[in-house]
Amino acid sequence: MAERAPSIVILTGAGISRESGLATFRDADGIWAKLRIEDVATPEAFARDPVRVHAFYNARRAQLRDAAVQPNAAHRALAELDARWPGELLLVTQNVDDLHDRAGSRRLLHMHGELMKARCLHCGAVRPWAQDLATATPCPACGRAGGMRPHVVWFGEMPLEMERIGEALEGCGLFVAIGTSAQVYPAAGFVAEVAGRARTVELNLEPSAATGHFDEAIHGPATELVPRFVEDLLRRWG
Ligand code: BJW
Repeated sequence: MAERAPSIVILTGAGISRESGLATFRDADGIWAKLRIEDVATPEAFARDPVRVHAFYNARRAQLRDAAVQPNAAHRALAELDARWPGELLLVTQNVDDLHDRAGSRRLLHMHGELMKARCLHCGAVRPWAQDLATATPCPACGRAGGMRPHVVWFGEMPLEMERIGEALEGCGLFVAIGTSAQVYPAAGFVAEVAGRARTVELNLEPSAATGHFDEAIHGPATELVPRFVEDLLRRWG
């Protein structure tokens, strides 16, 4: 009898979007080399200085609107895997960019939120948002100003969709982490959660903090490693 295609969970991080022109966080030229987390990526920073936090996210949103920033071969390969994989599959991204969406991935969760959405702290409404946000921006749902914030997950906040991610991790037979340094929890702990039950593979430019937990670690640029990895999977099971 033919072997059943395993359930796959893929975790991606900033490294997969680097070759599309978006900075990572912890590389030498990364975002946290220029800015302090406590100044722009915590709820306390937003409460203290919303103008500064808005400026940081407005600039990153503008970068996503730049025509030069497009999904790369790694995003496209994962979208093709999603379209052709005969078994269960879940792509969990820590990235707030929309490059997986634009590449065509459908079975996709943004656990750290989405830059192209805004949320109202007064009424909780979440709306697509491509333009700048300001402290005076009124909520399109409740009309109140002062509460609109980027729909992203800051340090100290609960990542999104944790229940669905937990269920997928529980049932998965293959776990693949791509372009993440494994320094931010809970995502960094996923590999340890599935160890022993699932085959685990790291695809990253260099060894991550969790490399030792993976059955296999392959190092190089995502645009080279991911299409090759996807092709191998589809040749075997697609
Ligand atoms: C390439 C490449 C190429 C380059 N090809 N690869 C002590 C212990 C444990 C946990 C904690 C602790 N103290 C505090 C915590 C919790 C805290 C945490 O983890 N802190 C650590 C710093 C210790 N976590 C949280 O607060 C989270 N919430 C939480 O824990 O809630 C409670 C909870 C409890 C129980 C269950 C569930 C929840 C929230 C974390 C929110 C993170 N937010 C950010 C900002 C989002 C908005 C924005 O974008 O501005 O998310 S921070 C930033 O880091 C962003 C990323 O998604 C995240 C991960 O970064 P990522 O993607 O790994 O990027 P890099 O730059 O670190 O790595 C890139 C990698 O790519 C590198 O390895 C490169 O080599 C590689 N690379 N080019 C392939 N071409």
